[in-house]
Amino acid sequence: MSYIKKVDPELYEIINREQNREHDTLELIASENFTSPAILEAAGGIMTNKYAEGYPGKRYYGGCIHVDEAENLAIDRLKKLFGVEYANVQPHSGSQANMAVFMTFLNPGDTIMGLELSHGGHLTHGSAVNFSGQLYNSISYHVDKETGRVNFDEVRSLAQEHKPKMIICGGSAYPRYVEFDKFYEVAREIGAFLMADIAHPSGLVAAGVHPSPVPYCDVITSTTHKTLRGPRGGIIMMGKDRENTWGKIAPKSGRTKMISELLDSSVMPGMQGGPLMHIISAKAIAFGEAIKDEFKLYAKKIVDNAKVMAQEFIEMDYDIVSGGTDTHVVLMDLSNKGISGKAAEKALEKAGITVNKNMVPFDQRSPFITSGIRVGTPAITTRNMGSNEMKKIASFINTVVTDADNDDTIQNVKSQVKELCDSFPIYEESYH
Ligand code: DSN
Repeated sequence: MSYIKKVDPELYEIINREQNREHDTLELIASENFTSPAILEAAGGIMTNKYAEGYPGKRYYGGCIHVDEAENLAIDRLKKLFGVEYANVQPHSGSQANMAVFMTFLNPGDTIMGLELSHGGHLTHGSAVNFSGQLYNSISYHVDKETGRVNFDEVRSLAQEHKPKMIICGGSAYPRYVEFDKFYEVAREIGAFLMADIAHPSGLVAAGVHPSPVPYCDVITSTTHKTLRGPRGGIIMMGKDRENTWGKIAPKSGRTKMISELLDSSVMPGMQGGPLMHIISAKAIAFGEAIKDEFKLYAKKIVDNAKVMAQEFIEMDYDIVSGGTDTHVVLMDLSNKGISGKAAEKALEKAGITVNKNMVPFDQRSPFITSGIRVGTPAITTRNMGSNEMKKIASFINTVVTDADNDDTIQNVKSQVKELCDSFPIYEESYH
């Protein structure tokens, strides 16, 4: 029985329409996925009722015995999943996880260095429109024009010139492995703190199909809802905890604090109040799912699918940034096809294919128009689609992109998309 249907039929219909949209369309947004029914249940469950400011065993409210158990379970599983000594599962989002790291180690005005947004970085890595570019002195590194991969000659020379206090590696539209070992070398040369934001590839890292930042990076942040396939949220990890001998908060008196204590304080009370215990419970389930062998196969298939799709596009004369992918992301520069990212996104949406317009490196167009689209395979791989379906989907995209103003073409693709989706259901029943 649906309580929503009974008490709020108007919202019920909205959710119903969204459920149908998710079923009937091909979800190719690289940062989206479909969580398991168990995660949906926890995320919509009674743990939402409980206030629990603080951390397990040190709460500001009574009655926290069971939420403590859930948070400890999430922490223990996350530590095991990534092989880390410290984990904080409270950030409400990836951006908040990043902000907590900045608050822990930097003073406003300090210099940071991250991948330029239009070259695949993220807003919180120093973009001028974000807190990270407004409160801190932000320097951006770029990808190489020929290879589409991070240009480490530039990373090194910028680092030597500007001496950033923190270097950020990772991004949201970077199709290749993040080379944590190379960033480590540069960071050590100048004594910078190294932060990895693995929001995109964290599921791949957990499954061992992407290199791990743990041996190289001082701190690691992620979201939990992309390749990791959990509920929406953020996390912070450290391979090894250590004393704060150099962070922004110099010990005034008494004992020197551990960095883990400072990070915990930056999350709460620094940035957040009550943690979302329903989401933390759902995170615990997701980390439990990701430890299993099936998840390793799933993550490998995400990458295999992306490689098949990239190859299909290359054979159809598409300009694929970096010439392929190592991950779940295929970044397509549509300049040679005479259509903008915005127009392609719109036409594809009409055909039942959801992508996002995306700037490509050295883009001449604005972020509102863009020259490219970003295509990702996590969600369609969750539907159990494989290489045959990837080839079909690449062909659908090509048909739409090369005939975007033709309604007949779009309707024809739409009906084929629907047929494909019907063969690969997401959920067996309705969850609302
Ligand atoms: N919005 C996310 C993405 O699409 O990659 C990043 O925060």
